[in-house]
Amino acid sequence: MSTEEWRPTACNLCYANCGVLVRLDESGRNIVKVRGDRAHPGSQGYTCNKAAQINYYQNGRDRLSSPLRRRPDGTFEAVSWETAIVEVAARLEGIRDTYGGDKLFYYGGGGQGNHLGGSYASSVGPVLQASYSSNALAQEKSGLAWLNGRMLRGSWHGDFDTCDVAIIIGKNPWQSNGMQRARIRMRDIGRDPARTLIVMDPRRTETAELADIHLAVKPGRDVWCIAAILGHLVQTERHAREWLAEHATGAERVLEQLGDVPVADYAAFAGIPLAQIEQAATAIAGTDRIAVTEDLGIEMAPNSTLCTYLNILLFLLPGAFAAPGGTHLVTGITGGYMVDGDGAEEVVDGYGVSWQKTPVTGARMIQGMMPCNSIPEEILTDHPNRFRGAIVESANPLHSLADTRRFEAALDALEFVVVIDVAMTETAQLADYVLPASSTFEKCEATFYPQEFPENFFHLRRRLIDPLPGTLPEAEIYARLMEALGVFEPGELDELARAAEAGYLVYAEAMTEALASPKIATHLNYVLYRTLGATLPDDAREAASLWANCHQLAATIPDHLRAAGHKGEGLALGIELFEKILASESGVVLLKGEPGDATQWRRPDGKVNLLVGEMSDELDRLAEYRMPERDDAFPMLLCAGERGSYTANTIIRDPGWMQSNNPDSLSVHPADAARLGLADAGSARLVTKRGEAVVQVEFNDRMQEGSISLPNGLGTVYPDAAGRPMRTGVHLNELTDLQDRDPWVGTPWHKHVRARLEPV
Ligand SMILES: Nc1nc2c(c(=O)[nH]1)N[C@H]1C(S)=C(S)[C@@H](COP(=O)(O)OP(=O)(O)OC[C@H]3O[C@@H](n4cnc5c(=O)[nH]c(N)nc54)[C@H](O)[C@@H]3O)O[C@H]1N2
Ligand SMILES: Nc1nc2c(c(=O)[nH]1)N[C@H]1C(S)=C(S)[C@@H](COP(=O)(O)OP(=O)(O)OC[C@H]3O[C@@H](n4cnc5c(=O)[nH]c(N)nc54)[C@H](O)[C@@H]3O)O[C@H]1N2
Ligand code: SF4
Ligand SMILES: [Mo]
Repeated sequence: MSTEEWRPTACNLCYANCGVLVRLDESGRNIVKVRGDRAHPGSQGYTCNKAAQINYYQNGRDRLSSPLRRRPDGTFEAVSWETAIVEVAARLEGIRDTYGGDKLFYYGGGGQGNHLGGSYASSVGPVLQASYSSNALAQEKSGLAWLNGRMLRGSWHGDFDTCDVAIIIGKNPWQSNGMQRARIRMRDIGRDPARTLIVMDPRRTETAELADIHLAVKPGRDVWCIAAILGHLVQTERHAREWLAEHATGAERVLEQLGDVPVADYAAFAGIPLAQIEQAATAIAGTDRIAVTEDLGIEMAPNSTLCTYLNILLFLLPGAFAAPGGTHLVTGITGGYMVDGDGAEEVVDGYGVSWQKTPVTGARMIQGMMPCNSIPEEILTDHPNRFRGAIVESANPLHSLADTRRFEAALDALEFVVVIDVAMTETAQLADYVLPASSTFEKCEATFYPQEFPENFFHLRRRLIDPLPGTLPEAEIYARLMEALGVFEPGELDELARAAEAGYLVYAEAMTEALASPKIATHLNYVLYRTLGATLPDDAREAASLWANCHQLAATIPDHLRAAGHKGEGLALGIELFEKILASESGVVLLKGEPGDATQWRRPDGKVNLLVGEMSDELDRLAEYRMPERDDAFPMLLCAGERGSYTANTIIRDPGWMQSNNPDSLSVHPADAARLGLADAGSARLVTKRGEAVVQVEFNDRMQEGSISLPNGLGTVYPDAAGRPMRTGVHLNELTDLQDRDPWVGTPWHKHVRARLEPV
């Protein structure tokens, strides 16, 4: 393998999944050079500093290279794949047959950039009758998904390239990206005198520094700030009345409520000067080219669901929805994204009256996912419906979910846990079996996240590096589990396999017929993998499940595919898309929409809906100025998990990748430090009601007084050069409490953790 060759792949460290070109060393196993790939339709050559560090992920010292089985004394022993698969399948069947498959849950399914592997889990779930699942989205985006389903029936994306007004709420794209080319987009809007960047963040972030209007709200009080802006807009009669009359239902009550908002009082409670409220209202009154985005700063804080509701109104009330340069519903490779399916919830008079519930506590499940904070409560009980086993894949919930000790007790209480991961994670340490996956770069992979409009893209990454010996791609792991579970008879899929060898059209026709069988339809991705996958190039085998996605898109939005240059109709169109995805090394433009086209109006009446009864009631209660109760023993607010230049969830575990920051650094405002007698770079004890940690104080005048902040993704245990386990940084969720969560959808308040600081 030439060290001169630049090969295309993507950075897997955040959901932008920027296209990169990499060079390997002579061994073919180390990624030694990384640069942005200009041919990538989304990132267009952009990367942040982190892309250069992906080899720390690829070649971590704690990569797993053999299936592991727990011995009675608690240690692990290596076992063969044959043994592991047979025994794991038997244990899972045992739980199903003893307690019922609904006592097994599945957690994970893909991190920031590996979603192909998890697509194959969908074939195994039905065999086990495992009906409950969850993943990290259910601890951040549930409120958003719930309201998207009720109001729009789709997930939205602001056009930050051509908007007049950009509104960024509780997000710092400068550090967290979370959209394509974030720094460029933020800088362009900030610099352009004709465009207005509005940033709502208590902290003076790098993004806030670029803003025309920085709404430095008091932590957790965003809802009063936005209600004041919307109140001012409505009270000065500058909302889009005609647009709402034509395109919206249920606007009356909210307009009436906003008409009554005591704007000055709400602004004062939020800590925002009235002049700024007026300035922001005027900015959104003057245009329908408004792009909005929100993230953890409000999704993991008190009032999060109401805040998301008001954020949606920020683009609906000025009529910026589906307008050129405004905010749009997106379609990606899986069709819709973050949409509650039809019938998931029945809505009467704006109230959701029925929803899927968790089996023990009856918590509301959004998009079929259990709220993460509920999981321990669904296990640590003697309720007959409690969970008994779990499959965890591409996730590290012991580290990432609130209240680690409760979660650890919950994992302990389960009879059986299997973890599928690339590294020896905190969660894997507690498993009964650990199955080693090939890394993102050792198989064909993709992200399902891209949310661009009007053009959206898809990037299939071919295998770049041979699988680490002893590892398997998830597609193969799930396929072997299927076979151990004996779902299909030997030879049962031979006809489809032969059709696959005869070419795509023959296969498509054979598959159309085969789908009449519920068994094939239920286990479709497995069938695709074992039949079509076997005919794909070796470095693209795991792409087989995309066949179904391509045909689904061809059947539902053929015009949008053709507008993006894909040709044909029916099966031919699906085949063309699949072939183009396989052939494109740097990604393809998947589809092209038009502002305002039919994909934007997904509710049955073709309108957007503003009446969400639960949120209307919450809006009324704003006048009570309720905030979570404060305890004088914990006078400060800890932001438990700030994104920075050297954080990437727990995808990179080797602390050696950090080139600048001190992982223990707690950002403290100098005035707070002076008051508490803390020195810059000195130590302090950080105490919450759930735990404590010794941290290093770092003066930071970007903070609001009374607020402190720690980086996310740290506190992992990693072997030092001599193989001894070493922990670096603070494990935040040893400090967080399961009960601090949103009352509607259960998302944790990690941005709002009551704490105190003591000198040591
Ligand atoms: N570098 C890096 N990038 C990442 C990740 C990573 O680990 N590292 N992780 C990725 C993931 S999984 C996610 S979900 C995203 C998250 O991306 P972001 O949400 O942008 O990340 P955070 O730094 O957690 O929080 C954003 C901001 O919320 C602000 N904030 C705190 N409290 C409040 C409040 O009460 N109101 C408001 N309005 N703001 C508040 C903080 O000051 C902070 O600037 O990042 C992704 N990108
Ligand atoms: N206190 C606090 N807690 C938080 C947050 C916070 O801000 N504060 N942020 C939260 C957020 S927004 C998120 S998204 C979560 C993220 O938390 P998790 O969803 O638990 O996931 P990650 O830390 O991203 O880790 C992904 C896992 O996938 C593994 N992995 C990587 N590549 C592959 C692969 O190809 N195959 C397999 N099988 N495994 C692979 C990695 O080794 C790692 O164990 O953390 C949340 N937890
Ligand atoms: S961390 Fe995110 S923004 Fe940075 S290069 Fe990787 S994918 Fe792109
Ligand atoms: Mo996240």
